[in-house]
Amino acid sequence: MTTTLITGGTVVSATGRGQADVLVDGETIFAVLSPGSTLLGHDLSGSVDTVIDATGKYVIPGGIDAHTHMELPFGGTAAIDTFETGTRAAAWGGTTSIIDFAVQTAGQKVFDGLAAWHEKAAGNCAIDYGFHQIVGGVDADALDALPKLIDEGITSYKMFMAYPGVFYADDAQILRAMQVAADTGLMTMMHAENGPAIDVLVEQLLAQGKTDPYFHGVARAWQMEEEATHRAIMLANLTGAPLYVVHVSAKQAVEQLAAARDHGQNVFGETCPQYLYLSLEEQLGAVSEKYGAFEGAKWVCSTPLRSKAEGHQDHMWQSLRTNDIQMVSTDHCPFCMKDQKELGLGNFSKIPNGIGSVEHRMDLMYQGVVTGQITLERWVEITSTTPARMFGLYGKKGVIAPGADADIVVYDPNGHTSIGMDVDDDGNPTGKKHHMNMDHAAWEGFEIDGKVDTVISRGSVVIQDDAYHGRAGHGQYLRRGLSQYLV
Ligand code: DUC
Ligand code: ZN
Ligand code: ZN
Repeated sequence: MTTTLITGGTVVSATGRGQADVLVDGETIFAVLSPGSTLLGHDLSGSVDTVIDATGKYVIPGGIDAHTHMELPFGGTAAIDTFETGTRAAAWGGTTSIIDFAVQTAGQKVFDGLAAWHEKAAGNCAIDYGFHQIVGGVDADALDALPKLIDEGITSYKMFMAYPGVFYADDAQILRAMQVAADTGLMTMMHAENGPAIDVLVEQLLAQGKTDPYFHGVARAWQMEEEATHRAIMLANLTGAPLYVVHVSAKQAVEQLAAARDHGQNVFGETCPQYLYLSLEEQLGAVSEKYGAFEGAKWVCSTPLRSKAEGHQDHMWQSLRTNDIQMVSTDHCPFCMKDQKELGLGNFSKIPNGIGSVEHRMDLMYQGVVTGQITLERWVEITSTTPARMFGLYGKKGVIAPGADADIVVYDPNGHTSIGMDVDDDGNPTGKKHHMNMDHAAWEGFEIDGKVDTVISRGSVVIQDDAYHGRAGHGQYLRRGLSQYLV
């Protein structure tokens, strides 16, 4: 067994920070020691295999991105990151676990869909990975399969109130699934947008010649999100099912979640970096020399980017401070402009929905610490500890404590990260950070006053000295327990 001592750093948890040395034995954390402790001998740094000097740096539990879509077939194409490229990029950014979505489509058996996802991921991941189950067709077979997922380590499933004809579930289907979830403790994850009403607006906008990406945001109005969020909360209330609303972007949807939580309901919300930093006006409405008004296609995702003038982004940061929103995932679903986003030239509704961010979540949220939006402890909580608790991984993941997996990030607050394409259009290096598979960077130009220094996954160094030391196949499948976050 290899032993590693991380010395001199400030260990940060969801509840506090302090100077401590972390001793790793093999794949797990053996001890968290006060500096200078002789409990385990007088010269620990001389007796371990490796010493990592974290002086002046933060030592935090590895990031957990609980919402990714590697290789997701969507919009007539498939998300461009494989489990190999996507988990490698995640590691570069200090994320040491992902929870991806296995997909069952209408007419397909849930366990066939799940088997296909195991096949895509097994042997290919640089970091550990788990699955939620998308139920795209809530039929008798699916309802029967839901409780059995728990034995497979899958304790959460997602339904869509959007995308009629693709993943859409109607209220009757949602009610039936939630009844099963209430009986078994499964977490219901909801894509909360009123899909049928949105489709009418899409049709009307296209008929008026409003075909640019900007109108994706107009069609998917905040009222569509608030209404669906409210309906999902009411169905969860009726059935007693715990509810987790994914990719919350509208301030009005947050208000629905907050009101339900104030009534003691097990209702939770996730947001994503794009809903904190990006907007309808600046990104969906962007115009470039290369793409004209189609530039905005880079940021077509659902739920959509919201209007800055309406104040959604500020409200979302506030919600993270007040715990009206509990955590931040990415909804990583990357598509290239060429051949993929371009499918929607002349018709915004044909642009595959998704943004690639799995590499940048930890940095982008750290910048929120720098700007005073959240505390250092809250950064750890919303990116690692709460995702672990929400989805039944806590103890093994999400914490630096004896017995936990040695998933550890050394983060340098004196470092700097420039995000953007690593080469320019002529192939010249830019010095920017980008390891995802897309041909553009949705976060081009973002500057972070901090830097991922060292990333350790189950005791193995994956990132160090600006180099990747990991390997496809190191990442193991995570069997998850039931949520540890319920009230
Ligand atoms: N939203 C996206 O932006 N992409 C994939 C699916 C989804 O719900
Ligand atoms: Zn969704
Ligand atoms: Zn998603």
